[in-house]
Amino acid sequence: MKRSEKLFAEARRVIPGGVNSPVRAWKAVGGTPRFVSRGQGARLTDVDGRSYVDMVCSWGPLIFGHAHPGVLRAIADAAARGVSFGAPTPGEVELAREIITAFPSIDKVRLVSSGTEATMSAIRVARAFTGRPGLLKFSGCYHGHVDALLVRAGSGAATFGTPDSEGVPEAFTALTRVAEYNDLAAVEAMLRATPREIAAVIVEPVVGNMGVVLPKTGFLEGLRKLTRRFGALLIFDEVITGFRLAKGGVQELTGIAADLTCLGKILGGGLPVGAFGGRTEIMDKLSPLGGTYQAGTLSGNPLAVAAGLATLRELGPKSYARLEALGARLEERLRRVLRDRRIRAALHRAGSMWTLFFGVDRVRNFTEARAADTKAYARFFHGMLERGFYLPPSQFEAAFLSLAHGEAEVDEAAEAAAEALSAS
Ligand code: KE4
Repeated sequence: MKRSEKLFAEARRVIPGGVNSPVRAWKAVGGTPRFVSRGQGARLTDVDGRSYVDMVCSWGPLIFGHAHPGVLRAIADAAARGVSFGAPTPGEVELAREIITAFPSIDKVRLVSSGTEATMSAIRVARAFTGRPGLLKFSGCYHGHVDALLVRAGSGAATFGTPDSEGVPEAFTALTRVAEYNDLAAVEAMLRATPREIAAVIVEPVVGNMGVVLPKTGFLEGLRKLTRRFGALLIFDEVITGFRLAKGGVQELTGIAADLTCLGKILGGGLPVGAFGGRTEIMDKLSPLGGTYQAGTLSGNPLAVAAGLATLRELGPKSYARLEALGARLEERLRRVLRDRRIRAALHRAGSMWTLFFGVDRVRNFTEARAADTKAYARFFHGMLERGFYLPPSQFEAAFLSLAHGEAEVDEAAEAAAEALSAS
């Protein structure tokens, strides 16, 4: 691990914390982050030549694994025609159509370059459409580093947001309320208390950012009913779940139609793409039609669009059946390991995204997630790394399988977990 150590020391001199996104610094698990030299299929190789089965998959985008030939070809073909024009291109129309076909709740969609831009813009257009200032989010859900959403988890029922980041003035979060995930009563109470205040409720319909946490039966349906009753828009942040849990994300699985949907990650096939979309009456509030400004130099970038199109066009019902089979196989084997070793842990899974929470029996919200034994997770992370498996370097992130993973990787991961858990 010499070269990673050297590179990390060098990186810290020129990049804050040595990384371009905080979670990559491995602060939550300790140790030196591995600098990656290449990815191929289900595997990553670091600069010291060590290779790992990748269970992070770039935090979700790589549903086909690394360097998928079809995606690479699409990028190369697009690049040969020029990399950016700042003008409309046919590919953007095709990608918009793919999104609209997958998400019937979306009539029109705008492409941006990150999930953060997608949620930030969706919030702005929701405020424009409703003429209301307030927001409601759930603690433990992450929607990108939008000032108004960097709010501290409140205690108990819906509370007023206080900034959860330096540099965010109180005024920027004063309009944001925070409730516990799965707490429908808190949402109803808050909406009743300020019936004409809330422009939107934004939620990860299946959470990835506490680690994987599932909605309780009736939670999402309840949000749909309550937002409709009180005239607030329901924003599903499907940046992770879109094209991951089904082609049409959680909306396809539940039949619930969000008013606005935020997308990203898989949509770009690993290149920078985000998107937000919804009914025409909402989306037509956007400039140049309406008065809600939103823009981006590289929005709809031809290479990112080509990578996204190659990815989405390859995804079909068989893909999701395969991802579910792999996820179920991993879950079954990990549960056996936990049982045999009498380890207290909560294994949460939705399709091909999963999390092992240590020291707890179940996690329904962020308060319960934070009770997990993060030191045990850190030991597990390093135990798996030593055995050639690259997991998310944080208890509060989702691990992923891709279509490049097979039964062999799943079975070996379970064996490695059995050894790592026996050793720790
Ligand atoms: P980006 O701006 O990072 O593209 O997307 C923000 C975002 C929005 N919504 C959800 C549900 C998300 O999960 C994210 C970003 N996810 C994190 C990992 N959970 C990205 C990894 C990182 O921050 O480095």
